[in-house]
Amino acid sequence: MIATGLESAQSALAWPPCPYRVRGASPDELSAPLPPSVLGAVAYGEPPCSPSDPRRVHVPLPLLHGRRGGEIWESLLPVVHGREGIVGYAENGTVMLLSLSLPEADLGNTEGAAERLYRELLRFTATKGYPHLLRVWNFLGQINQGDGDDERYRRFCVGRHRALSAASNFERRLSAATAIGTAGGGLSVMVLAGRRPGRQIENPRQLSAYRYPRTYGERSPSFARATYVPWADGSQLLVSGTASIVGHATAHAGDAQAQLRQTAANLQALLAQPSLARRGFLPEQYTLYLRHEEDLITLLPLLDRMFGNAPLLVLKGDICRRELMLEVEAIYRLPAIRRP
Ligand code: 3EB
Repeated sequence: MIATGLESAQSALAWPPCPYRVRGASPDELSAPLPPSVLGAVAYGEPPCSPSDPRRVHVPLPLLHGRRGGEIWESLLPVVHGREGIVGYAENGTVMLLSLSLPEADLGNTEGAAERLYRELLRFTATKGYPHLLRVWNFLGQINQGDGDDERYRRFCVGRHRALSAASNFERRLSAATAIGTAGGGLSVMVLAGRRPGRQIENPRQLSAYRYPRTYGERSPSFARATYVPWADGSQLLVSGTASIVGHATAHAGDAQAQLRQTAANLQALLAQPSLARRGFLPEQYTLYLRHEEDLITLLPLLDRMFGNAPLLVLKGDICRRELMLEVEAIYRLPAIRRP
């Protein structure tokens, strides 16, 4: 057999096994010193009184339902971590988990702050050799404050777009994301970045967010509906915050139950598209962001039916359109390949 250049290029492009595991962690575990193998420790709710460590991420959203106080990202490869300026990071040779934060005092000009943060994100990840964003979580204080094009979320979208659109072909490089409002202030962004790119997935039932029409703001939201990551030991599908949006329009404004049904249908539509349907993705975990805590009681029976046994976390947070009561993000995985 003749070894072609293409074959060797393909083997050089093969993905390694997934080099991390994400698991729920108790508040006690989260406040203890972090072992060297940890890539990140995400704590929900009140700020934990724990020693400073660049791998810690505090997500100031109250936990409404679910077993955990937060999550530990455990690396299966040796970890290097550090802090540089507004960036805290940890890397293991395959992925980097990083967080960047700006305090409320720096958000007088939300759009400028978002641009600065995203420019720093791109510069930092490129410099460290992890230039491909796989998953982004944005937490913005008072996300719905301000009216029309002055709303904080829309200003954030303008600044994010300005930073990301500086790259050529930027829309093809957008990753899955979540953008949620917090009760406090500031902008905090957590990112999973890779040495190589994932594949962008869109939702056949929804217009790509980066093509939303002008009605939703001066610049469209820069994210993909999902990122597909073909790890050698089972692919992962990292699905963006998904809401009750059909095409580009909000469906069932203000009605949490109807929005949850529409959201579940949207997640189904994403998974049922021909490029993914036959692969048999199984849910690994769901996170529901809920605007009004009072809605949880009526949603719980629906959640049981829709999401079954997969771990579910419910966090209280604001959604980027005022008429949206909730948003659901998910991770799906292909079961590991069984060899004969
Ligand atoms: C939407 O589909 C709902 O601006 O990064 C979901 C996920 C939403 C991410 C973002 C916004 C973002 O438009 C909102």
